[in-house]
Amino acid sequence: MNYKRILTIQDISCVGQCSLTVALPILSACGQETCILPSAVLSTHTMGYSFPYVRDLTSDIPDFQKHWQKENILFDTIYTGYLGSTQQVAMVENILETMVVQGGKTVVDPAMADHGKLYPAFDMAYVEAMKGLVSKADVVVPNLTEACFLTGCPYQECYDKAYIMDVVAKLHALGTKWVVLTGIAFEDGMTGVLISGEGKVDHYVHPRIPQNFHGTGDVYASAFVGSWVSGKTMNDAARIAADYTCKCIENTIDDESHWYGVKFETALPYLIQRLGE
Ligand code: PXL
Repeated sequence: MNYKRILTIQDISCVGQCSLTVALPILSACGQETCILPSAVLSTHTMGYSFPYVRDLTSDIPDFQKHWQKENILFDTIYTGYLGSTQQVAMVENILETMVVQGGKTVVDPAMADHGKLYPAFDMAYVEAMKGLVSKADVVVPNLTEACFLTGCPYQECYDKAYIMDVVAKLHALGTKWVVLTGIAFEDGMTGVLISGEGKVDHYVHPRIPQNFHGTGDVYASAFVGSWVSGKTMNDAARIAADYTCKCIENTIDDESHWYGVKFETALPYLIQRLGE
């Protein structure tokens, strides 16, 4: 059995089914030890509610790290998501570079934008800092909006393969070995994930459920990391995470009152079953 120690660094949105409240249960369900470093604590996430109460933990991060160093604590995998501030990104970059075992894996979900726009808490200085973090990662898991902010490519809702491959090449040029680009398809009614690395490209295409839900990027990235760390290939992990995310959306779509996230808990048995195949 592959039993690894993962550190995931992202915020705690107390209400709203995203970031750590999603990553921790999904990674645990994948059978992996999951350590956390909260980047900030927010009363809710920042999409659809009024702006939340925020406790930014940037100034605490070096002391958490110092204690881990004193105890010789290292991690097999570090997976980062939504971070608390621009200044924090450099601190997280240092953790990524110094707190992973030799041969360990690092995954960055830039978690800063969607549908052509940055999330309310972020600006271009944050984007610049995020480029540095992505350059240190083995794998980056952006959506197209994030990929465009990271590469300077203009964001397009309608695109062709040449445009997408240009974005992917520019992401690799930042320094990351693997690109797992979500939300990509070249036909109407479909979506998918494009995986690029080691000179190969794989594209998993599946029907698009015509409704957007908040937090699905976090669900996807967490299921991807959990599956990959559990021993699935990069391509299989990307497919399992896509199918699991679709199940989460299917299990939520009929409930109009559940607009703030997906009922990812109800599909965990499906994820566990796929990991057992
Ligand atoms: O799902 C990404 C995310 C995570 N954390 C917080 C957010 C968002 C997206 O808006 O607001 C606080």
